[in-house]
Amino acid sequence: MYFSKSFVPILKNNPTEAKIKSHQLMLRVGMIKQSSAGIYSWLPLGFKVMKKIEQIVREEQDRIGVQEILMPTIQSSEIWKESGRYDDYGEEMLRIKDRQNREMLYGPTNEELVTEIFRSSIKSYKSLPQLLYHIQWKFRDELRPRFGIMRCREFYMKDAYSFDLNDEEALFSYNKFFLSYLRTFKRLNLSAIPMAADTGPIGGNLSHEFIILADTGESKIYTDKRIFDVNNSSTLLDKKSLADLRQQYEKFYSVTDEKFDQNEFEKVVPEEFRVNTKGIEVGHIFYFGDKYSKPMNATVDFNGKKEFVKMGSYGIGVSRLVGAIIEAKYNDKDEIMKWPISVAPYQCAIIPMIKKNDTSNLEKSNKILEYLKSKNIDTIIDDTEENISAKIRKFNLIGVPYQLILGNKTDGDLFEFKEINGETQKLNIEEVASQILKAKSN
Ligand code: 5CA
Repeated sequence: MYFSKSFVPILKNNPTEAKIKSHQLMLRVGMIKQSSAGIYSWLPLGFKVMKKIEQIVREEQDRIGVQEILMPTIQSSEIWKESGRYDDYGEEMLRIKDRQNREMLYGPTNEELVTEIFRSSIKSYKSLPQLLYHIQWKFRDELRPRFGIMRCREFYMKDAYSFDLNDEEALFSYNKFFLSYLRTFKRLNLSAIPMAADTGPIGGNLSHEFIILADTGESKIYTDKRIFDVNNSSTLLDKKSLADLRQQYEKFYSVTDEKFDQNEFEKVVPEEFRVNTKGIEVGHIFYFGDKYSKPMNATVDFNGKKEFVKMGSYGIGVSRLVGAIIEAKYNDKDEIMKWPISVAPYQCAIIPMIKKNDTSNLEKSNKILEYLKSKNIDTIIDDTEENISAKIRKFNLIGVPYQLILGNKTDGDLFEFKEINGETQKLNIEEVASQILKAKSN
């Protein structure tokens, strides 16, 4: 990709309407463009990051055996009347009438629709568990959309749903998602901690929010420092290992403010381990038993008896994660964003000095690009006529983690290569590729 042909509308200054770093940066480097309050278009840079996040989320769902489906954004009100949530959901639900005057809505979540899909096809307990997910736009008419795509009205979410015969099996499903979330956030280079949380309009009595620490977060959290050291590298998927894993986290006090109790916090967390800070909720999992299956009559046959299936739901804020990663990775001191290599909009920028009537650096850049592409390294060439330092500033601003510079000093097959906040090295192209590939595999 040539920068001169890319659609990356960079602003000269930070937009004044943005209050937090992620919102500022996303507008500044042209990742998103507001279309109306709390509704955004995703421009190429932002869209690339979001798609990479989505793919990691997808791979980690597939890995625990969840099956991908795609449900529509527009739903009929009928199923919401069955569950009783049509009235309960209130003004956050965007209600629409079609030309037949039928009441429709833009889905804020999908418990009802997926239950309807399940009950019309699955009849026997022998088909359980059923684990289904989709990645789809949601709409919630938030009273105060703010912080760009962090709290918006239209957002992109991965939501999964589990159907089991009884509580024991349902908790097994819940714990699979618990592990899968730890793995997903790790691959995104985030340290997300599970916290006991309130269930709100989704319902149920067991729920964990996955939260990353950030001063600009909207969730107040109270936790025990030692929870950050829990070893979560387990690859075992059996019931006991998964229950043990969750237990390892749950032995530490870690809650959001709705569940906070000052006395208990002081009683169970020694002073030196107490953390009282703010965070961003990037995922939320729920167990709610037969809350939907009962009113919607979703049953399976178990030895001649009809049993209401036990359900859970599991969300990840895919679009919110783009902003959350910026909040977590932006270095305030050096004022530099460095995207984790797994989701960087480009992994490497080739920055040639372009002289009038001399195409040699551009030709070299094309060859390097072909080589890096063959190694699956997502690369862009800055073919504009700006001077080198302006180009470097631009990629520093965007946060492209690796930069390869072809200036006057380029001698033979050695290039100036640096990690965004690192020292310049002189390397040949094989060494460049192997450094980037090494970072990718970590
Ligand atoms: N049905 C359940 C689980 S699938 C559910 O909807 N859960 S949720 O309400 O907690 O949302 C899941 C995730 O979506 C949240 O953890 C958050 O990361 C993201 N999210 C929720 N509301 C918004 C919003 N207004 N803007 C951006 N992301 C949001």
